[in-house]
Amino acid sequence: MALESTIISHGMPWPRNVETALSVESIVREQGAVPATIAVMDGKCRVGLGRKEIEMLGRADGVWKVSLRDLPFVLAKKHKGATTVAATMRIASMAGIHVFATGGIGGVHRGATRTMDVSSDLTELSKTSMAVVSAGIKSILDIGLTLEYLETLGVPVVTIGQDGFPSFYSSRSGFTSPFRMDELREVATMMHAKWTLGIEGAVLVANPLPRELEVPYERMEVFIGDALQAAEKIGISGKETTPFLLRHIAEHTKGESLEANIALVRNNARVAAELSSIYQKLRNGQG
Ligand code: PSU
Ligand code: MN
Repeated sequence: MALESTIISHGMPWPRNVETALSVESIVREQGAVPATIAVMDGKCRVGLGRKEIEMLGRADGVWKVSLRDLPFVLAKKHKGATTVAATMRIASMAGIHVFATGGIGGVHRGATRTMDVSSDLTELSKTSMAVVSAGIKSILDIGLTLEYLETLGVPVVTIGQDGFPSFYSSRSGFTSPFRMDELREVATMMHAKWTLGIEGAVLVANPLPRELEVPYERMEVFIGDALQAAEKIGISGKETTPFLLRHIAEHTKGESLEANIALVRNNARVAAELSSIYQKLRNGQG
């Protein structure tokens, strides 16, 4: 089961990033699956990292944020790179992995009609056959446009156990999920149906954070609004946008959002590990 590394290097502050990455790997093992945190090092794509390597990704300065377009450059230069959802999916797929847990995916940024800032996570979701378990999409993005774009790309979006699509820190977003399933067995059956038909691309699984752990949507909107304003004022653009917004939110919520972020990553890893076992059995004809 795959895990990304941008969340370690660019998504959370040290030392909580490293603690979280290591605890997530234990959760996956406890569920009987094998965790593979993915990154780029010494000119190679790495599938599965040791403790020292995870610590390096969490502490070192100058770790590249590697999305699909950055991958060949960072390999050629032998830079250290933390992979985004897009790059992680591609590398995991090469290693024969079909399930991947992350926090939140990238999407269509607010104001994208002007900036054309649309994450290559979305195009990768249309190409690479992988179940991606996330807690939905942060409203630093335009959630409505992101769901529209996923529809255009033919990516099924299914939310576990509720009708509404979640917004990362919160179980609500104001948008209805295109699909809802209450059992992971159904999700595994959907993955199998899609891929045996030869339809390439991901199944995006939204796993809402339980109510008792969430930061209410309305409360988060204030912090997100402030972060977007700050980015606009300083003139942040391109690949710096997402890391800047994440950092701004984490600092200004004084840790409240960080706790929710850690809880949801752990929650996603558990569900993804379970899904991975169910899917494997189904594929081997034992389901
Ligand atoms: N959204 C989050 N947390 C994250 C990211 C996105 O809520 O950590 C990271 C993921 O690695 C994702 C990347 O793939 O940011 C998207 O970056 P961009 O918008 O530059 O494509
Ligand atoms: Mn972008």
